[in-house]
Formats: sequence, C-alpha cells, structure tokens
Amino acid sequence: MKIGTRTVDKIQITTTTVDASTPRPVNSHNEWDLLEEVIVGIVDGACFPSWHIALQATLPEDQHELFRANAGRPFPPEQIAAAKEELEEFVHILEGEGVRVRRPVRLNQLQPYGGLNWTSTGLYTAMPRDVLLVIGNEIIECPLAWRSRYYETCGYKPLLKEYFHAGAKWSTAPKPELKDEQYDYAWTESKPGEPVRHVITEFEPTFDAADFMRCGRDILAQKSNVTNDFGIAWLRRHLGDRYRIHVFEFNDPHAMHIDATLVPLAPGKLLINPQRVLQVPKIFKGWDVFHAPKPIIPPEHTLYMTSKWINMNVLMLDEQRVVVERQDEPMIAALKNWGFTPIPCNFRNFNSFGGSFHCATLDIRRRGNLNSYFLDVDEL
Ligand code: ABU
Repeated sequence: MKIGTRTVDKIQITTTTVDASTPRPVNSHNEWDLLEEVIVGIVDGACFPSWHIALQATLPEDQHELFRANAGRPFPPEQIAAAKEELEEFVHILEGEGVRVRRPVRLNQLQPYGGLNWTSTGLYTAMPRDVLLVIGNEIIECPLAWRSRYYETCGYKPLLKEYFHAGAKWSTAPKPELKDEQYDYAWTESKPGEPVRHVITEFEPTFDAADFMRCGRDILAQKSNVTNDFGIAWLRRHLGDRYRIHVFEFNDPHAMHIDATLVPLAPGKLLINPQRVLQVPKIFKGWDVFHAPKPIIPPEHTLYMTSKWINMNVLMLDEQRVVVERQDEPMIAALKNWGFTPIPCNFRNFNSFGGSFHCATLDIRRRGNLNSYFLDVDEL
C-alpha cells in the first residue's frame, strides 16, 4: 500500500493506493468515484406497510390517513407500473454508461410476520440505499427501526452471498427487537425553536444506511427518526479507527435520511438543502457549497413518503456525470452551471415511492481507494 497526497481545486486529498491484483468485488469509499457496479431496487409488489407511530413521524401529513386506511394492501398497480418503467429507463442509462446493474429479488410484502410483541406486513425492496451500507469492501445489513422493513434485506440475500463468496466482507448489525420501548408513542412534531424530538428512543441500536454519506475516512451522519445515538455508536465501534463519523443536526423535524439534505458530489463540491442546512458544517471549509434549486414537483403529484427535496437525490457516476430527474430543469441547469455533466432520466413516478436515484441504488463497486478529503478534522 502506498500513501501520498494530491490537490484537486483547493482540496488536499490524502491518498492510498492498494495493490490492484487484490480481488475487490465490493469496493466503494465515497459517493463519486467511477461507478462500476450498482444494485438498483425494484418496486414490484410494493405495499402500504402496517401503520405505526414510526411512520407518523416521517411521512408527509397528508398521507397519514391514506396509509392507515390501506395498511397491508398493494400500492395502486398503475403507479407501480409507471415507476417500474422509469426504473427500466434508469437501468438502461446506467448500462449505457458502462455500469453493471444488479437487482434484488421480489418479496411477498403481504406475508404477515412479527417480533416478540408485534406484527407487521412489509413495504418494498425499492431502496437498497436505506438497508445496506457499503464501506470499502464491507456490506453491512442495517438494523432498521421500521417494523415494516424488518426482513427487507432478504431481497438482497442472493447478491450478498455471491459477493461474500467472491471475497467481500458481509456483516449484520445487532438484529433489533423493535419492542414498544424503542418508540416514543407520545411523539409530536417539534415546533420551530424547540429541540428536535425523534420518535425512536435509545432502547437499542437502530440506523438506516441512508443517514450516512461516505467521504473516504470521514463519514457524515445525522440522528433521525430511524437512526439513534446507540446505532451511530455501534457503527463507530464496528468500523474502528480508520473512520471518523461526524454527526450533524439539521433543520428537519421529520428527519429520515441525509440524502436530500447534504449531498457531497465530488471532492470539494457539496450540494445542500438550503432550507435544512442553516449553517454549513465546519468540516467543509474550503469546499464549494451549492444550494439546491427549489423543487418544481407540482402539488398534484403524489409523494407518499418524501418531501419535494427529493430533487437533490442525484447519483454520481464519477466526479462529472450525474443522473438527475429529466423534468427538473432548474437542477439540470444548476448542475451544468457548476461544471457537471447531467444525465437526465424520467423518475418522477418512482419519486412517489419515497426516493430518487441515490435511494434507489447501492454502489457496490467504485474504482478508487480509501482517501482523506478534509484537513484538520481532529481540530473541529
Ligand atoms: N431518502 C429520502 C429522503 C427524503 C427527504 O429527506 O425529504
């Protein structure tokens, strides 16, 4: 292994080079190295999950009644079909750009299951980014806080086994019990100026992978309505001294996933949600900070499980190419203006299910090594 430094724009990068002959079927250290292999989720069989307080804290308020009334039933088939068509377009684009695409298997989301004192039905296998965390050559199955997602990683087991046999490290965080003690059933939304309240407690560790953004040795994180301090502490200890997890708080009373709030696009280039990031974290000193343009998704377009800021949820194919929603002209123009090469893809019907290109994917292999992209981190 060789260690060196290079400077890109104003950012000094401490680099490591690993022997290229080492087999690395899973290898991804950040959000922007050249993407070689990716998992893209599926919407087939997506269902309204069993209702639970954990959903109330994160879903748009105008969806609560619909979710309560339809719990355990499939989403409308025409919406699934429209989202599926867009996923196929996305896969086609990725393959055309030279990326190998893998897919999970369909699960029966209507099959009831349970823990020691609860029962639930499932949701979907549309968002691999939420459930699996890739750090270097390791894939971690996350301890999700939603009961309706308890078995979601099962859709990826054939791929996990394959990657393991090919040499990857495969870990599972402690399987949570998700007993009532894990939730604050008296949860109400925090008002402006009040400390943010989250619906989960510190009873046991839970986290979603999408509450973490990887920038080499530094991992950016938020506490949320699915990720608690206990979960972050578990991950920190699991990853050890090679990584530093930085936890930030944003202006988001419904926080669930960092990837429509703070999106590192390339070394020295950060996309932020101007409503949620009121102060750019000090670690980004010297980085170009881009404010995401206001989303233009019309009010009549159904968004079951996300805010309109899902327009920020882009996927980098390398430090230049970025997949972006085709109708989002302000975002396309902004990305061009900032020096990127946008690749438009229809995805608004997929957005209805709660995510966009970053959520719908899990980068399995990006060509690159474990580097450091920030200076003086220990002094922050
Ligand atoms: N992973 C989707 C996040 C959506 C939102 O924060 O609005």
